[in-house]
Amino acid sequence: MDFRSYLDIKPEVLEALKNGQPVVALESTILSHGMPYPENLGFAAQVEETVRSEGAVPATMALIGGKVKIGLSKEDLSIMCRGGVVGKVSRRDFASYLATGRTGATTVASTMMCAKLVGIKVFATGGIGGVHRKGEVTMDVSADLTELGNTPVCVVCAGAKQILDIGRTLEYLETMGVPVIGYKTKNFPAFYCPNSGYKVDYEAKDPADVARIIKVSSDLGLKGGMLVGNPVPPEYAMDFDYMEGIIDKAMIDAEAAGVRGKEITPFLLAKIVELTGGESLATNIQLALNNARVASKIAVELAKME
Ligand code: PSU
Ligand code: MN
Repeated sequence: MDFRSYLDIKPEVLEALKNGQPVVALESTILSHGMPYPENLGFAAQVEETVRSEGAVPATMALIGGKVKIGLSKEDLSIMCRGGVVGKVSRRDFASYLATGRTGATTVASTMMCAKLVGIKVFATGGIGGVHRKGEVTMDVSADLTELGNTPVCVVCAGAKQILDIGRTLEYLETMGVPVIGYKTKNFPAFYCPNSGYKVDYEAKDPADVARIIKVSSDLGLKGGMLVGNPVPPEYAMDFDYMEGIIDKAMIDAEAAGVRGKEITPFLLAKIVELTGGESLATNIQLALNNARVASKIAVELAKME
């Protein structure tokens, strides 16, 4: 069967793809497993609105009813935000969710897969998964990293959270051949905080700078993706040392609760919101909106070049 028979593309997105208009991919795990209800529903509408206001078309991804949904309706977004039966789909889960018709939210890895299926080259998220702390023992390395090494999509993020081993995450990306670009910065951001203490390989001065790199990579047919680190706006940034304390606590709780595998990231995200009294959620929302803004500007520049 042709792969296209598995796709359910929203008319607005299909039209934009046909006409070479800028489209930005968005993930749904950030909604279903990254933020509480109903704040996630407000965010889902806001992030799509942000993309539109920059002149691009949003395509939020999900697996629903045996179809790869490219662009979600209001009802679909509501299903993803209410959670409950919504699973978390990474690359390894992709085919079984489609085969069984289960409802699944897409992570960075699987959203990249969806984007590639329809030729979307720019994707905005909050933070990527990475090498977990003690990952050298547990081997907990997010499939987001291998996907970045294999799938030609540019992922705009606010870096990686301190729940991860950021140094090893960057080493792994280097091994996988993934360019790590700082958006108007030389520092790799740490999600809630603008600076992780690690440097990026290359600083992009503006959206066109990033678009040119995507174009060259695409013209050459290079197989991997790239990562753009876009720091949280200073007015929403949180203190690095304060967050370090919060994360230590959250990780002790995770260990005590025996949380493992794919449940760890959602558990820690929820715990951090609780321990910061909701402050981290406001920051999370703002940095993700900021990433959608920058990703849209990049997509607009890329569309002009193509
Ligand atoms: N990091 C965040 N927020 C998120 C995620 C990561 O700050 O919502 C989600 C993304 O969907 C990412 C996934 O792709 O968690 C990574 O999960 P894992 O660590 O299980 O690979
Ligand atoms: Mn993992």
